[in-house]
Amino acid sequence: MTQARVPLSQKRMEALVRERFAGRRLVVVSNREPVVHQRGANGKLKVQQPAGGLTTAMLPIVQACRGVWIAHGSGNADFDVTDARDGLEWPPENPSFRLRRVRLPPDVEAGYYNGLANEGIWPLCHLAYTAPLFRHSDWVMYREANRIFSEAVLEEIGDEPAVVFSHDYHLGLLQRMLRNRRPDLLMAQFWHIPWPNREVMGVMPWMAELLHGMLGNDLMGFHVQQHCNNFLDTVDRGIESLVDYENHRAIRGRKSTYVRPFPISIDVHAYQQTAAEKPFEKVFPELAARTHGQVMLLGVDRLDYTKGIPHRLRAFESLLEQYPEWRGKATFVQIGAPSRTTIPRYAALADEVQALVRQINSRFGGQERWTAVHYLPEHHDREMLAALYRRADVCMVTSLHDGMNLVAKEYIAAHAGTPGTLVLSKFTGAARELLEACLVNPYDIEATAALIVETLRMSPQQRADAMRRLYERVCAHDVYDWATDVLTGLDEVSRRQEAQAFPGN
Ligand code: ADQ
Repeated sequence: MTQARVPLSQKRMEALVRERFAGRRLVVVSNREPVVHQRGANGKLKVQQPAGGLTTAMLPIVQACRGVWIAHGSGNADFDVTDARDGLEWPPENPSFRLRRVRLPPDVEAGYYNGLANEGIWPLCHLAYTAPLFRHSDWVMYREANRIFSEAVLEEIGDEPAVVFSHDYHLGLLQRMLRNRRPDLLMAQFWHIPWPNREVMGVMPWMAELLHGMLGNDLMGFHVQQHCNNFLDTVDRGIESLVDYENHRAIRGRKSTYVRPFPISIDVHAYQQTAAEKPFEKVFPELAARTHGQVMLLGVDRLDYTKGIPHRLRAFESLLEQYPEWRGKATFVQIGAPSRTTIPRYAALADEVQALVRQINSRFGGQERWTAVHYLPEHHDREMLAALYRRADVCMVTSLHDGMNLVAKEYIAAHAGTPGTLVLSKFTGAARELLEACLVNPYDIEATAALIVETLRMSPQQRADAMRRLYERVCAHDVYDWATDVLTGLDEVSRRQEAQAFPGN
């Protein structure tokens, strides 16, 4: 096996942390933990790395900085392996960061995570036409969960100076709670999902409290400028504050919160290397035999209604219907990591996808050695995903609305400039950067089918050229560049805050 190479961007990020944040502890806070300990029915302990953009993005950073990651301990054996302060050093053979697990009582977890975060804020922020549910009892639990998280952060950092980098819509109140107790902390938060306009956000009954919580940060990051503008506008109209549009900041009391776009990315080298090392035929021998010689279209997602999975399956069905020459020649592989399975809307989606796959396969069945859709609704590790990405002729990302979408970037990284086509929803943050992708409106099923056929008819040279340009774009800004940008932003903001506190200096 090739020795893993440390990318230059990672070295730059580590140097920045050493130069600018020396003497401050780096604390990452998120709901989801990067590793989960589960004990199966046979009593055996298993370690899982959950799917999701946040883990993919933050793990290399917290490792590089030797920081502490504070997250909800959601595994059934999580607290079997922790120390007296509910933490552990990870990975055990060569520790590079501390994982502090937060205990949430079941009723708090249900109201905060399934309830307010995933049945309320998630659909609210995604314009995917699933109505948000707001229950007062969930809001009470959301506040309580944020309080429990804040206690864990304060305990971990003690009296030390620290940088707290928190994540996402689960933790909207944490920063104000920390700010009230430790005004000296340097705090940034990254909001991984879209922030729609103020009319949409105004539906949430506790929007003012949420905004007040988020303005405890020194820096608020979103993927794209439009989400920053929407956020500032929501603050401007939603709570008593001063919004300085020229400097992109909101001022509440004497505190400024700067708002900036930081388009997230992936560990490009890691994906590229894994894809190059593990050929598809070795990783998926059976699937490789069954799809040999066929054009492969691929979808990789958490099973979430915002990702437009039924839309893309219908587009493939329409393709087989309208362009019969592709029957027997094109096959669709859909990978779907089960997600939020106890929420009824997610269970309904899982059923809908299963039924659609069955419908398409029975409608276009009957051909020897060809299955129209291969559906693998399981978690897959990076080796497996990288091998699939490399094999796939077309990757379909058809989100109805998405902050960024990392799958699009992973596909490009794994292909490393070899021919391939990315079909990308214009409603993703990624569409603003990945200009050579084939942009689609996923709601327009027939047009999506026609566009896929058009891309399949492109020459290998055209497909390779487009892919090479996309690859250059993704390489030019990887996840370490993203982290460097956020940390540089935070450093600049801290200097501005100091200058404002001591204007005579
Ligand atoms: P997600 O919606 O979770 O998060 P997305 O960008 O779609 O993130 O990335 C999903 C991640 O999960 C990818 O890294 C992918 O490889 C992985 N994954 C998907 N299916 C999998 C499977 N079956 N097995 C294993 N892994 C799987 C949010 C926002 C996004 C934003 C990210 C990062 O909704 O818009 O891009 O955060 O900020």
